[in-house]
Amino acid sequence: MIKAVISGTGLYTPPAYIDNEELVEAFNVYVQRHNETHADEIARGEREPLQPSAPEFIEKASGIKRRHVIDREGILDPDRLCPYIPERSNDEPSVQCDMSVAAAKEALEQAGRSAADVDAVIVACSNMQRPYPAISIEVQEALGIDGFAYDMNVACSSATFGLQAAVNSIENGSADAVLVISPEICSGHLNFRDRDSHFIFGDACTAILVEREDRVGANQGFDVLGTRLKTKFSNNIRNNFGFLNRADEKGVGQPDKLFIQQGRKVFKEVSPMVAETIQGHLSALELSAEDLRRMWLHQANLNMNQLISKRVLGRDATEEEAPVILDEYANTSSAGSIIAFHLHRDDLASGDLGVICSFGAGYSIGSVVVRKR
Ligand code: CO8
Repeated sequence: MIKAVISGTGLYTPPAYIDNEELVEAFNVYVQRHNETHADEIARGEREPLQPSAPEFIEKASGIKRRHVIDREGILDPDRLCPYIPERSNDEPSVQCDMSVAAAKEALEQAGRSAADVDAVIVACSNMQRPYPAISIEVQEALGIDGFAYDMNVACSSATFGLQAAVNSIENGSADAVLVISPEICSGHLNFRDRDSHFIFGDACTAILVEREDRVGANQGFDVLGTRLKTKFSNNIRNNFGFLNRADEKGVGQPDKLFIQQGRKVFKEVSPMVAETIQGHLSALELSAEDLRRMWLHQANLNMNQLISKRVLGRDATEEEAPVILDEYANTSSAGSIIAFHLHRDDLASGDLGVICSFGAGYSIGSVVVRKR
């Protein structure tokens, strides 16, 4: 059977970032103004006052210290609390296309390839800035790729589900080289007025080049030993934004048209599912947790990752075994585990095993077991 190899990865990080202190300062000004505006209703007990946020809580509850964003100014304006990302004309590349091209070029360069070597582009991420034409086809055009492209969305698991689609294309012979790109602009769909979640997400874009094994040098890249996907319906992470919103005015502008979650429930329910998925996947490949040199886990919450890696290994994982990038990037949805893989793999030796594992809304879990060539 034709095998698939990850031959290169790329990362685009928006230069601007916001630390917890700055984010909280803007949020708390908004809270103070809101409470002043509604002081009479609050005094009459007709309305609950909004509570301030705190940088110490954010770091302790999540492990996040800062996040990169496309636009700082709009998010930090207490009257706006939303990024300002101007619309572009139809003749200009979209923001997601620009991010994708930057990440894809790095992945191609790392693999020693050019766009002429690629036949397919999958843009896999949580939010597309428009339904059509597909962002992936725009990226295909921008890079000059002769082949096919499509968009897909499985929330935080988009990149690993995209990886499985790419591996399938390689194995069944419909493509020789596939780019899987995850341009996540999470700040565009985060409710910066919601104390429970205003700190969770950041923006970034990753790209992965997957190729037929026989095209890749003997010591280059990572063999994909297997992929395993799992979904189970849950209402605990929702985003009800969609094309039918305009058909019922009652819902327009409501908080459920942005990211909304029951974070505690997600933490409790998803962590064991992820550990079981990784363990089941390893044993199906006749491997065990002791064989793993590294776990590149989805980057949503530090405590969650420590719990998952402890369940998988039967002991606490070292930082080397389960690297953390969410302190700097926050949750970048599907890009998170790929950023960890991109930044933390150069020290592995030939034959070392690792697992890339994403998890999130749906619920959805994607596990990809790889071996350094
Ligand atoms: N500042 C100060 N205090 C706060 C704050 C705040 N900002 N927020 C809450 N508190 C208080 C609460 O009021 C509560 O107080 P009390 O105990 O008095 O009631 C206390 O802190 C504890 O609150 P929580 O129980 O909510 O806090 P947790 O310790 O559970 O931490 C987390 C909250 C960090 C959200 C945590 O539950 C978590 O990370 N859970 C996992 C979440 C997760 O993995 N989600 C995946 C989502 S990603 C995904 O799949 C969607 C992708 C789509 C991307 C879309 C882009 C926008």
